[in-house]
Amino acid sequence: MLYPQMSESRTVISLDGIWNFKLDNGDGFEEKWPERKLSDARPMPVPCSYNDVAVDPEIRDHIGWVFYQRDFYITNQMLMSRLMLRFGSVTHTARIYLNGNLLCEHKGGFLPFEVRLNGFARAGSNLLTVAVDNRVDNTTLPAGRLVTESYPKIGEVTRDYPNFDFYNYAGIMRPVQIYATPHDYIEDISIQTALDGEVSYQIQCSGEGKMLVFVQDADGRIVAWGDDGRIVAWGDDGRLKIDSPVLWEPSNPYLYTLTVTFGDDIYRQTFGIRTVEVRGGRFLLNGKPFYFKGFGKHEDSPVHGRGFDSAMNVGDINLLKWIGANSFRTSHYPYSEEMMMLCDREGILVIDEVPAVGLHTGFTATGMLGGEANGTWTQMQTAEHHQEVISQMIARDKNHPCVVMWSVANEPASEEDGAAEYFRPLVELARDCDPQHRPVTIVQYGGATPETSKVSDFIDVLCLNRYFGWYSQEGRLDLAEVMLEDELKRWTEKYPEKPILFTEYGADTISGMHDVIPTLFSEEYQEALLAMYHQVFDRFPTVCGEQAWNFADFATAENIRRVQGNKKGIFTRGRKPKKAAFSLKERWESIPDFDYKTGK
Ligand code: BDP
Repeated sequence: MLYPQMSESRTVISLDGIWNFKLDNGDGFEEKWPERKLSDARPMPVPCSYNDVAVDPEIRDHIGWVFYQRDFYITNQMLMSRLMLRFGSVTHTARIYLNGNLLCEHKGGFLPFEVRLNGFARAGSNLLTVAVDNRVDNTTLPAGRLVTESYPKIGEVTRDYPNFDFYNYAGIMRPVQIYATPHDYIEDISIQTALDGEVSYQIQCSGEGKMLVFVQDADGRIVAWGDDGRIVAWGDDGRLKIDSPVLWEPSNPYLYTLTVTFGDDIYRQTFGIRTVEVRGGRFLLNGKPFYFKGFGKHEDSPVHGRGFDSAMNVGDINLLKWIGANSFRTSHYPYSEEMMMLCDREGILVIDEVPAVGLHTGFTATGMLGGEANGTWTQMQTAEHHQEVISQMIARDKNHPCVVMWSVANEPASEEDGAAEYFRPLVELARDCDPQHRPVTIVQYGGATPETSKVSDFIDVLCLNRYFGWYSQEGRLDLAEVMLEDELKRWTEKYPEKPILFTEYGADTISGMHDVIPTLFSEEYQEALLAMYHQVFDRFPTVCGEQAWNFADFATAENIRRVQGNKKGIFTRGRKPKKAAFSLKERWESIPDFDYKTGK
């Protein structure tokens, strides 16, 4: 799926700004709210989560539908083009209405979708209404539990328990755009590269036209030609060769641009020349053993919630560079396309994760769940939607050089009966969807050990989230160390050929809380715990990286394990460093991107 872009043939118009907003009173659809101006609406920024800007508990904790609305003008000339309306993401379910007519419904809160406006939009003023539902249950990703309970005096109360440890922010979270293309247009482009400069491309088009393809280097010089003006219908495949290619690497994220002209349409797709491969217990970038340094992150900030915020994104990338990190995981959902483009340009490697979190009926990290052990794969009704989000994420992100691995889930019940049957087809699907054949992983929690995990045989990298010294052996780093080392020994004995990446480890830490003896929640304990993990990682050659949990403190649902959110950040929610930030910086600045453990 192509990102909307201006070119000689394409126009993009932003619909971001202040929209009208109203909570559904339960009758919004029956009363046909999308047909007229919302009454008693309040202002709401787009893109943004609605929860925190409203300063109103009724809105922050609302369960169910809300309505957004705005009008916009269209000219007669615009109607002559192919006109599309595109949402970067709406969390979690959206119904889109134009002038009262339902245009489309979309499920899944973290991926883009678009709908054609021709035939629905009219010259002059148009009324756009977006209804948004934030409910999560055992059919959604992420998964949750909708529960109705009865209370004395109050009666029935419905609560929606997220089965995941981040606040269930909702709304129109990413940019909204209208874009226009010619009627015969370029629909999709896929690019694969090799280290000798060979570039393969597949172009999908609608209609018929003259096809011209060439590549420019970062200075705009044409360095290779592909198709040269033949008439083609519906698309074309080809190969071209760039002499003396400059490779894409973290220290030099060099980008080329493939320009495609098809009839009157022009689209420019950036790409990097790099390869990714797992071999002999190592993760290879451009054929060299790579060491991941970084974090699991969240799209999370005060006021915006999970809403797109380019200042926050650029600031976070700069903090990653300050601390010596070279990578992050998009825990626990695909991040904005704008963030992916930024990582391409800044040389940050990304593990791209679908929103498959909460696939564990016994999960208790929110302190409120419980449930049936061994019941996950009979209770969850997510398999079909899981396929959709995998194929949509890969379709969206396949050309990004920054993306080096796909994560198909975070902490599912991979030790329970049925896990292999559930995941094997999904891992295969991810492999089939990706023209670049990146490695595929499933991030596993502590309950899935080398002995119990039912999915480790068919994933490429063992990604482990471990909390020895926090959720177990709390306060006893000596015990935590032996447990961690022992488990790592068992993993490496069973899977000597699979690299191991630590995708989570950490401790809740209240910024400003200090102690001479490192006690739980103090900045000293966080620092000591990370240092202990690092010593153990360094004893194992197949540990190919460390991504601490979390980059910054973040909002969660209310529960007794969380004090105004999860405090495992190395930075506070406002991005101020805790003590551990400085020792991480010292360590990571001394670890090279390549060949850390090969002694070269
Ligand atoms: C893991 C989850 C992550 C949580 C973290 C924690 O993957 O989402 O925030 O633990 O408990 O279970 O801090």
